[in-house]
Amino acid sequence: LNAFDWADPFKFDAQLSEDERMIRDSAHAYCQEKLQPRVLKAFEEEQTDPEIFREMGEMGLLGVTVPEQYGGIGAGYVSYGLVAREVERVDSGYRSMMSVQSSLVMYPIYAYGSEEQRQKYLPKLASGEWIGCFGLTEPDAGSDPAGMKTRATKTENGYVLTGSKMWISNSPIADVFVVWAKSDAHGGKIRGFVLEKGMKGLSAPKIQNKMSLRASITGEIVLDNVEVGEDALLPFVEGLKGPFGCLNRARYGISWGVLGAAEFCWHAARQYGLDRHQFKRPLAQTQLYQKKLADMQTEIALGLQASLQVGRLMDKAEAAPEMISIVKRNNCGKALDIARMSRDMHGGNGISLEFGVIRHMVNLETVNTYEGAHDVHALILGRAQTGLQAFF
Ligand code: TGC
Ligand code: FAD
Repeated sequence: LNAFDWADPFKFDAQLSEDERMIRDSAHAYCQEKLQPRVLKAFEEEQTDPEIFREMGEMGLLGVTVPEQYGGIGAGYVSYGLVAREVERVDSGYRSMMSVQSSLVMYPIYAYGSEEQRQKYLPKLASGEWIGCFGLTEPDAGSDPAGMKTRATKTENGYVLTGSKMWISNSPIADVFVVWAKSDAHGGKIRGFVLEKGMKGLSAPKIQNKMSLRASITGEIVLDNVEVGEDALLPFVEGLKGPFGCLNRARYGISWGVLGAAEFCWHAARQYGLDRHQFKRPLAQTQLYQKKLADMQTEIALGLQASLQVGRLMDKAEAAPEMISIVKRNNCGKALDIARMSRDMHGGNGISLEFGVIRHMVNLETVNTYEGAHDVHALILGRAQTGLQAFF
């Protein structure tokens, strides 16, 4: 039998292609060298550095799956997942910035946009010159986006948009806004619109005092009779399947990302337990401490295999949304458990930002909620196996 690698129990690494390993390694190097050193200050001061988008663009980390002709690198979904894992190993907020840009802004413009829209927006979003945001959630429509109030009213040359969006990642610094609204010209169906910073009536105030995801800026989007031309409409999708098509990709990426955060917390707890002595022995030499490390190792190893399988199916266009609900829900829940456990295993030091684990812990509270809360994914899975709708 082969030797056991505690950090890679199921030989995950060997299941990747040469190209996937290369993309993973270059993302890892960038994240550790450039992002890790600034995250503590960014989190502490609740500051988002827009320069990070430019850096990520240069590294090819924005729109990983978008074809090269539009500025992406045309890689597969496993590569996208590996990038998310490396970015979130540093901070969920940084991964949020990257995944909104890639899955929630570039993807809908690529999948539902006209050729003109693709050429106008995708290269600048891929390079990070432009920052994007995605407005679905509203103050009174979170888990139930079908209840949105934002409206697009037809005019002679286009539409007028009115309404407000809440909890929108990147919005205060965004140049490009993908906004979902009910359109009277389309029988009240939900349609996507691409708006630009500076349009009259469009503003995006920052939401202050977040205790989670502080390195990633979050805001509202206020639409006060914003007039847009016909060319702002995403022509090739209507209904909730538009935003959900984007969410499938972002949720899948999150399932990988949170495992990066969990791995950070696991490795930190292991090292802390080896270094710290109490009762004349390393903490790591106690049964309870080892049980917790074993639980972390097990859940992360299983989660990685599951996300890898879903990614392989996505690359073959054989994945179903419910598979993504399983990995988004379970990996987020387990990562949050692991971060809380690691915080506890660090004792008093665990509450200091210096050790990183409480930052991951509070970040993961958001990640467990956005893109479909943990319980909402349970209802999606419950409906799929019983045929019974339990949302209302
Ligand atoms: P339902 O009746 O189930 O479906 C309505 C229409 O949508 C289609 N559909 C999907 N299409 C593609 N992929 C999916 N996953 C889809 N799920 C549903 C469905 O086929 C149907 O199409 P049609 O043609 O028949 O009309 O809709 P419902 O209103 O009953 O939905 C309920 C529920 C709970 C599943 C859904 O609303 C839900 O998932 N809620 C959670 C909301 C959410 O995830 N919001 C995310 C906001 S964005 C965000 O958080 C970004 S944070 C990112 C970051 O910073 O990293
Ligand atoms: P609610 O829907 O009010 O849910 C509250 C609680 O009730 C949850 O525990 C939920 O599981 C539970 N619940 C809801 N419905 C049911 C039910 N039928 N049965 C049982 N329990 C139920 N949105 C965007 O559009 N774009 C973004 O970029 C974006 N970024 C975000 C960034 C941050 C930092 C945060 C915190 C949120 C972001 N969101 C974004 C919004 C996010 O998607 C929503 O917060 C999420 O969908 C939950 O909606 P809600 O907050 O209104 O909670």
